[in-house]
Amino acid sequence: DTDEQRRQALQQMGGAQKRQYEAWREQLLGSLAYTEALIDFGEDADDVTTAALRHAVEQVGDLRGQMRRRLADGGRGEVVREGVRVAILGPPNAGKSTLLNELAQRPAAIVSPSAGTTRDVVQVTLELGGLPVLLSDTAGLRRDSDDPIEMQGMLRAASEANQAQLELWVFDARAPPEASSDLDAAAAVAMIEGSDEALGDGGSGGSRADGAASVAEGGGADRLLVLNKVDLIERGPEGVSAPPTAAVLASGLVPPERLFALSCATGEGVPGFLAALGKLVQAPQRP
Ligand SMILES: Nc1nc2c(ncn2[C@@H]2O[C@H](COP(=O)(O)OP(=O)(O)OP(=O)(O)O)[C@@H](O)[C@H]2O)c(=O)[nH]1
Ligand SMILES: [Mg+2]
Repeated sequence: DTDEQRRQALQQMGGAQKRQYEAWREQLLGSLAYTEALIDFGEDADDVTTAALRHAVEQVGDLRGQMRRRLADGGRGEVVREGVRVAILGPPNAGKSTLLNELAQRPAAIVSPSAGTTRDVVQVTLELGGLPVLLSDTAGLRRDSDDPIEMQGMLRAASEANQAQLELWVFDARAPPEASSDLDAAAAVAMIEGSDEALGDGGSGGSRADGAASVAEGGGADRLLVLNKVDLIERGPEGVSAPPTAAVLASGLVPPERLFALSCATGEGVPGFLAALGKLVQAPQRP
């Protein structure tokens, strides 16, 4: 690599990593200078220079061990630096912003009974399972919008989904997803009619082609499905009804351990969901 490339790469790194790599570089250069000097004056090698050479060799061996361990930690350093990116996605009015506020334990996002409340991406950072999490609330995805601002919001939602390691899909338990396209932000955005106009606003900077490409690259993120508002599910005469999760499980859209039924209003099911989420962000798996 050129010096310029190295400088740029270091610039993009967080402080801790940068210090680590710079320290390695210094040590390597030191050992190299030492070894070169020893070679130059090799003729009059004595016990001192032999011991010094052994020291340099040991130091390089030790560095190699450190680098191996660093490479073997599977990019955890990256996650520790930037936080796990989690995007909250789903149809309007499902309770996405309510869930964000619940997780953040503060009213970070506006909540209202009218569909289409959130347009901009609202982000909070929190700690889950001991790791920093960058949680993004997004505009509700729907196919029949004719509001250019709402459409712009949906494009931002899809772009957020694209960058997330974990997609947190939230649905009203009374209207669960039915097809895999219901859990696909890029597909939802591709359906938006007249998304040219929405894109033309310059928010995501560019032509329809750019926008479509940037959302089409997505996929591959881990996915969780939350059925919210279970408090509104009609209970049968004996107080029981088919669990809202049954239909979704039957459709095989997500495996059982990725499906949660809860109510942000009553708190029912929230602790279990939080515990599972904490575990998942520690070990996000790409399917
Ligand atoms: N009964 C009940 N109402 C809820 C629950 N969670 C959220 N709500 C209500 O549902 C409405 C919509 O909530 P929001 O959090 O704004 O929904 P959203 O998904 O962010 O909606 P958009 O921003 O429009 O996409 C609000 O009136 C909330 O108070 C719940 O568990 N039970
Ligand atoms: Mg919202």
